[in-house]
Amino acid sequence: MRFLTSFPASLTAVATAFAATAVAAQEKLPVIGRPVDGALGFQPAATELAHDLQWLDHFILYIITAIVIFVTALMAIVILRHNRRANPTPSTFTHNSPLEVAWTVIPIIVLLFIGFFSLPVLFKQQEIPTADITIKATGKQWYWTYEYPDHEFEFDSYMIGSPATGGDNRLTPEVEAKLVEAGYTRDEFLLATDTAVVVPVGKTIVVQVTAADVIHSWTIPAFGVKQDGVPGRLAQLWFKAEKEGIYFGQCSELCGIAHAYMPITVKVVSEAAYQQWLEGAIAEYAGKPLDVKVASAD
Ligand SMILES: [Cu+2]
Repeated sequence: MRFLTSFPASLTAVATAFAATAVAAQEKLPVIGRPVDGALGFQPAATELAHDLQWLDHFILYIITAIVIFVTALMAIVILRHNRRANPTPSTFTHNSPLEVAWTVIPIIVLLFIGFFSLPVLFKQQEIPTADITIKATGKQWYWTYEYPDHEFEFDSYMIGSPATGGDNRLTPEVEAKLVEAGYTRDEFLLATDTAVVVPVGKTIVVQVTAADVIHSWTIPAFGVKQDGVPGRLAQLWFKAEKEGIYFGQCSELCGIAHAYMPITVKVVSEAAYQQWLEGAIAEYAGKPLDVKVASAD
């Protein structure tokens, strides 16, 4: 009973503190993971997984380049040395065993060599470590719901400018004002959401990905993670963010008419800022589970 009477006052206090920290956090958090107009290549890597897969991509690019140069050189030799003018009487053999063995064995060695480096990167992504924090992401037409099961709360995350936030998926002056108010810029339209996934820096985060209606896909390119959310199934991905900042992703499985309007925002913050956010989030979102607990404790 004591808890119930004091609850509204503490809720207001915490909610005010929450709003203040949210604004402060947005002011100092740099936007790191976002697509840039005209840019090529990857977004800056912010996890070990992303470093690994970007390294692997560059590594394979060297091998691909060497193979392209080799095949182009062979074709040039054939075109120049063995055309009808340079070589009027071509040889007529149809088999060359050493050559056939070579062009079978050498590609196998090349593929094994690539596999030797790529499989550990794949396994590192797929072997889910013990989580410091577990988050369940549920894709819905057309937004994401995030649950923090350790703390028994969940919230929805809508694109700023989507119908749920009073827009119609277009960048209007009102939407731009909302973006600025939430600490973003007009360039971050289609990326920024009204509520964000908040995680502490340097902690192992396991995200359970599923969907409620059709298949969606949860991704943060700068973290090197992407996972389909399939209704009725629970898949997992993990990451450990290295730098505080704001990271964006977008639903990556075509899921209906507003597929382009269900982005993902992750804020990586300090441990202290996370704890502060968590208190506010519990107060704001976890009202019902809290009531149930008080009732059962009595
Ligand atoms: Cu989708």
